Amino acid sequence: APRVFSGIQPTGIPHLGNYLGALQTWVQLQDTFSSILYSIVDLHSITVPQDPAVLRHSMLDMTACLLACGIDPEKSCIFQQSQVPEHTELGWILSCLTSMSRLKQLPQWKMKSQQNEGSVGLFTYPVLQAADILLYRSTHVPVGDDQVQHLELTQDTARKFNKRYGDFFPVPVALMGTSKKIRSLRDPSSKMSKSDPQTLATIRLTDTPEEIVTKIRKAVTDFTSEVTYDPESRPGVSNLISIHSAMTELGVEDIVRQSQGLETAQYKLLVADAVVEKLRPIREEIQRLQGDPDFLKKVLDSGAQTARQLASPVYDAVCKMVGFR
Ligand code: AQP
Repeated sequence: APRVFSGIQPTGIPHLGNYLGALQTWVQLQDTFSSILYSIVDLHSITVPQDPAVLRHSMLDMTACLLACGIDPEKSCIFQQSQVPEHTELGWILSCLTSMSRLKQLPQWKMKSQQNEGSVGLFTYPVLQAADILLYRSTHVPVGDDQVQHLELTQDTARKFNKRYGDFFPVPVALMGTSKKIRSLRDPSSKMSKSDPQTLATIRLTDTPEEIVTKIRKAVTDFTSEVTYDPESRPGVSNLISIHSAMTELGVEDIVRQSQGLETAQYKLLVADAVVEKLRPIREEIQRLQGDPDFLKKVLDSGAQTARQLASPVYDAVCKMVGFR
């Protein structure tokens, strides 16, 4: 039966990139699929150092954000990854099917291990990701461009398991979102990221209208004042146009046509307005939910219970196939 799985790390309040690249799609999938799991992947988050108190708090914040964006716990199972021990257990089994050389090729390892001293966890986290997906025998995985190679690893791992132990895991397919990668407002050559230390680089779902206006007004563009769309040579302005288009559902060409004669400085105010309006109800709902941590904990508890019920028979079957039972 079709089943969707995806995850997001509790590394802070999600930003516009997370929203447009992932969360918006997650919400839409609820109309099409009847079995969906969305995991807040705390095991993944500690592949780079996290402050325990902040991490604890981020779990509830992320839960509030998912609900406020429109993830409905009646339709989707929202749960904390570490509450289901089978993720790690299956991860071990799959790691024994994965070669070092395969993991070394993955771009995120190459990138993140330069920024931090690369831990073993950071190196093997794509295997844990494969376990996250396969543990529920998921068939569909919504991913952003940056995750395509990791999903390919999951597909290869599923095939490898099936070949060695017998046909068991569906080979999951990627559901690619339609929206572009959103770039940092300070450095359009890199993506917008939760853990970017520059506060002006990232628009978070909880930013106030004033913060949004300031960040977009100060967004790095270039020395041309016209509004044109050319992601290669004008990544800064083009990023703003992509954001504007996603916020208003106007096409890129319509936006460029309507903005003829505007200077980028004036255009930025239009973009800021569109972002403020789109995020306003989400921000208000996050604030309301943050005031009710007991409710958020209940959502997570019940999600974990559902996830465990689904995971347990799959992991049992795997143990039998591998020869542990
Ligand atoms: N800039 C982006 N544009 C479009 N999509 C994005 N995603 C992340 N950044 C952008 C998508 O968001 C989902 C969840 O991401 P994650 O929390 O698993 O971690 P990440 O991809 O590493 O995102 P961040 O924000 O950069 O987090 P940190 O700073 O903690 O590493 C994914 O589907 C991703 O494609």
